[in-house]
Amino acid sequence: MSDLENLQSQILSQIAAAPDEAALEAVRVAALGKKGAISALLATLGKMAPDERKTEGAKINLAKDAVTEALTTRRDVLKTAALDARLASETVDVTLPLRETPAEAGRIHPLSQVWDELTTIFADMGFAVAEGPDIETDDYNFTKLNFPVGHPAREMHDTFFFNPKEDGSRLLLRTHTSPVQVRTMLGQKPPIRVICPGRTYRIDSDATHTPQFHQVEGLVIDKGAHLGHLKWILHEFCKAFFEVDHINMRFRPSFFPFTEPSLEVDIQCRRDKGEIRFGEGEDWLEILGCGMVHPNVLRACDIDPEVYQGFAWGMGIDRIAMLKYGIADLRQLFEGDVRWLNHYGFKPLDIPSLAGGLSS
Ligand code: 2NL
Repeated sequence: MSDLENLQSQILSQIAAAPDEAALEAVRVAALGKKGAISALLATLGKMAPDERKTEGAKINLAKDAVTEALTTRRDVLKTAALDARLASETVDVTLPLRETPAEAGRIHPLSQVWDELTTIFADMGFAVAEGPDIETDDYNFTKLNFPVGHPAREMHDTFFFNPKEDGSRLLLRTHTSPVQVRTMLGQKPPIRVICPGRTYRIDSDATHTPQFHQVEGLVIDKGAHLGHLKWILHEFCKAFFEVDHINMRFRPSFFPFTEPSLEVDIQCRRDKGEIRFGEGEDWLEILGCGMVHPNVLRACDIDPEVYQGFAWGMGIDRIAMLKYGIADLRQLFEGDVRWLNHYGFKPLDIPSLAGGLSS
């Protein structure tokens, strides 16, 4: 075998043995690169006699063509093998469940859920949502709401007071959301239809009371507003909130300084084996207080009781959240236990709507 034939077969077997494209490229450079073995042979042609150049040139070029073709073929084989290996190692199981993103893994607290449900129901009836400061004046929290100075009803509220100012007045943490309605009446002309959800505070702490709790109050002021309207609103609210078609309600006489007459509202329910069902049964459960706004309150808020009248109601958000979602101990609502929240919480993208279901 001639040297050229030897060289060619040596390169061809290197090509055949190259395990990957990088190794193949090294073989190509060693053969056909600037300093490659075949390139070196081609460079010798210049020094040959014309006849010799013709025959040798043809042989070297044939060898070069054979090597080039072998390189191309081997490169295709290696490329296909590399792709097959990648496809085999990067398989995706499309049947695997999706991993929850952090936004999806979080949970909405039952109190926030109920807050959203309440506002959705009342917004659908045409109510605006009003909010106000947690720190209030004695005037807005009590005096304008017909709690006379020195009246024992003030003591019933177990108020958190701030230290008195130099003029003797003292700020307080609002004991109910009513001051927000006072601000609304002072700030806009009737007709008024608002609900006021918010944080409220009283010095009280046991199994059924926390010092900070939540209320939602509603207020309607208009020329012809009457108790019939109030009963309809509360009845529709209870059906929507407890997600039942029928609900029986009972209105009992009561007392609040800011309403006259005042009523307390119970809904009928059945309790068995630790479960409550609404709209049936023999038990009654108190859920809210309400009444016609006292003329003294209207006057204190610059509304003429000879022209306008109104009704209002208030309920504890914590209490109705516990009733609806079967939470046994009020204090669980405030513990911030992630395991508890995983069980009782709601998915963040399940936004309550009357059409789509409040708590589905
Ligand atoms: C209850 C009872 C109630 C009101 C709140 C109210 C507000 C204004 C005027 C008149 Cl500005 N009334 N709010 C009326 C009746 C009852 O709450 O048991 N809440 C937990």
